[in-house]
Amino acid sequence: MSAVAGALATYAAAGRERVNAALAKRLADLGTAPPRLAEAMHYAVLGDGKRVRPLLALAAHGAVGGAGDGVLAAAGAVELIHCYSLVHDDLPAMDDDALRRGRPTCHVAFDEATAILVGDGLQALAFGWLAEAPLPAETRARLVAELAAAAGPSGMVGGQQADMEAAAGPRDLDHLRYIHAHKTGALLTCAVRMGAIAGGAGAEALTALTAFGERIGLAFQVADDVLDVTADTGRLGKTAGKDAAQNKLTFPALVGLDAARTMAATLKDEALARLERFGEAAEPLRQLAAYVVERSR
Ligand code: GRG
Repeated sequence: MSAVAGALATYAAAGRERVNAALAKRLADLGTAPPRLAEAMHYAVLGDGKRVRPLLALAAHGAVGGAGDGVLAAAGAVELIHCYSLVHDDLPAMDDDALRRGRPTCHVAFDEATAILVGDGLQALAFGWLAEAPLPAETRARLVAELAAAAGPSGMVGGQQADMEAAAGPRDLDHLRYIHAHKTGALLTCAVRMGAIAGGAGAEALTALTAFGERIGLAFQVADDVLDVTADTGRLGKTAGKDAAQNKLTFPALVGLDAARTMAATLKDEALARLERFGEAAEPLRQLAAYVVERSR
């Protein structure tokens, strides 16, 4: 393993442990929730996720000199929204998938109605967590607004609708960029922004980190499209080759595999250029940017 890969592995392992502990704590007390719903919510969140979004939030927080545990609410909330989106995306009415994070999807392990309610419950839990975060009231309100915008109809949910309608829509790069920037990119950019806001970022720093997040968000999805073609189901922990089987609009389908790989690398370089002003403090963000495009699952 190279020195850079080793440093990222150490950073990511520590970050995942911190985030997983916070998620487990948040899910430990679901009040009067029926046991089956609570069990299914644990199942949906506490599996083998890469935790890319929380790691981006922690790294952005560090880049702007943030300290303390308030950021864990931002990191955890964005992961809860991501987990809800995966549960709903896997439903028969959407992507209809049976495998996620190396095990049966939530609706297969439990049932469809429970899986719908799991997503609904996780979404509510995410916003409740932000509202109670140990951060100034103004920061909490900003974080709630950020996540609502990124997850909502002008963000992830809108991107998902456009993705479902893509078979009947235009098959061109502009439309694909719209879908990916909203379905996947909005939440990744939001993770970066939330970490920075929790760390007290000023306007200029936030602008630079937003530009970083937008490029990394798109690069993540281009890499995901490539992996769907090149990786196998065992490694991915989800069904490989589905995009082609479902005639999905993807970067490899539109421009070919090599051009898609080049596009991801270019987006990464553009993203890295936005980090210059942060110096050494942005090293984890740089390493995460490389991981996003070079990952194998
Ligand atoms: C259902 C509202 C709603 C939205 C769904 C996230 C999403 C939008 C759809 C998932 C479909 C998909 C496979 C998108 C590709 C990019 C993506 C989000 C992959 C999964 O994220 P990872 O790789 O997963 O970060 P882990 O399991 O590591 O957290």
